[in-house]
Amino acid sequence: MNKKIIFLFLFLLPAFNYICQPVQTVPKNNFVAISADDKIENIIFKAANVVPTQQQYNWQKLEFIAFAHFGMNTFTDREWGEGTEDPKLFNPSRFNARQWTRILKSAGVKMLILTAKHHDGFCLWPSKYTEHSVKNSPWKNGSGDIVREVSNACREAGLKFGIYLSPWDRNNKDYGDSPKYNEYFVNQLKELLTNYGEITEVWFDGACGEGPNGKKQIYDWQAYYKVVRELQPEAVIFGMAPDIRWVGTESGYGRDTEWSVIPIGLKDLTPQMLTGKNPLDDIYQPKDVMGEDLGSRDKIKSANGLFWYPAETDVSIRPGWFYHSNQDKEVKSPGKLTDIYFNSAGKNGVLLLNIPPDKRGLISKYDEKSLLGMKKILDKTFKNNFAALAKTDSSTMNKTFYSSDKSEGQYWLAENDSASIEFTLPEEKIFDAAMLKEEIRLGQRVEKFHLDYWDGKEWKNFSEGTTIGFKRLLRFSPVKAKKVRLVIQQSRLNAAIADFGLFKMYGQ
Ligand code: FUL
Repeated sequence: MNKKIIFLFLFLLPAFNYICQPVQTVPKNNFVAISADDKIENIIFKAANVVPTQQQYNWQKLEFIAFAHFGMNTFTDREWGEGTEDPKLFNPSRFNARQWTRILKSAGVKMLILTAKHHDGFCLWPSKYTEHSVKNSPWKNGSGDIVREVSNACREAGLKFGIYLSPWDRNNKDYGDSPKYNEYFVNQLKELLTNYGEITEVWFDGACGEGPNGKKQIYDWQAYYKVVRELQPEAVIFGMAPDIRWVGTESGYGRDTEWSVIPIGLKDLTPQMLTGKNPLDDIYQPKDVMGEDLGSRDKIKSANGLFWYPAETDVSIRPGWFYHSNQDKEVKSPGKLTDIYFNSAGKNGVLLLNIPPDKRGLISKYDEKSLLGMKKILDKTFKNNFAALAKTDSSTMNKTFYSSDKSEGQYWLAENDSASIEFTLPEEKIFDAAMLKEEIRLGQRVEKFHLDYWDGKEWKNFSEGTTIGFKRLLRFSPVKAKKVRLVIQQSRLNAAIADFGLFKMYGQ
């Protein structure tokens, strides 16, 4: 029989006074070494206690962020430039970064990442290390700086700001001449990380084409990380770095089973290697993480180390990453964007949605309409959480309190690694969506769960899943019920559930 889950959730149970006590029983870190004599139970216990760094946690909480692919390709109608384009082609007629941030802010976006330099090497800021930049364009007679205007507009609107800087550079003549080009890249990074205020995410694409000299460029990732850590210690690095991983597809649909704790996959990893302020930086070898199963028991049992490596799910609102007027009619609909949100932010990932400004330097009306349409569906759907006022079978409550930040530190801690909790709603409701969250600052633990409703005679299953992580959203055929239960069938350690919700999808 399932044991009862223990409840700790302030907004559900405002009458309770929590006893503050630390629950940490093992040192918590965003990595752990596994030794050859660790038994499988030890490995699972270790996996369940790997947690995000503060930077990774802050990033995860953003949930929905935006990309702006804007640059030379916007004007040449291409996706990948050659690097030989004339800077004079870059000339937005009505560029206005405040228009971007106004739309993004009202769509619920929390950060904007700008393509400061794409593969063609054209720089949106007047870098002093190249002539291939806005300074040689007719825009503002060469005195403009897109990175400056966008970063200022973000700060003004209360959005975080991030930069995409492509290591692959088809313009630079030293590309392929590894040490020389690495120096150039580091210099550009330094410009971007010192002159534009706080940078929250640095996006490193792994693309690596052949240089003009036919040579292959060897990127010095460790040197790049060092610059970021020194100049922007609060930033996370995406992609070819140990902070944030690419989900593995550009469709916007993450995995049904999405583990944030996965093997580091290094040969001969010893605890002694994990030292210093950012220990993973020195040992991490960038690679694509695209497999279907990244962190199941089967995957972690033979690992020599595990780390917290959460997924970012990038997708474009249009077929291309850059703006092309012939794609105006192919902008994803509000319904499609909502589905993407459920399958990215709702599958333990952060949704990175690309909205490419047009030749005028503005977000087009087509993209704006879809974005705001999606926002309306999400707002109206999540406004009423039928479970928020539910009574729960909380007799076995363990009054444990974890975070110093009381507003978001409450959770229900299961007594065991299988458990169930019943919710009695104030009245019968019809719902077709559910939301679950784990308190990931304790680790990601749940491996299998299902949801049942009471039909007056017996429990009937209406939805199920494997991992939960930071957030899991589920959609199912409408259910009419007053009593619902969450059954945790398998967990790596006592589940710590930070939120639960039942909703009716707007417009369906
Ligand atoms: C890829 C690039 O090649 C695309 O052009 C785009 O920038 C995408 C987000 O990343 O690797």
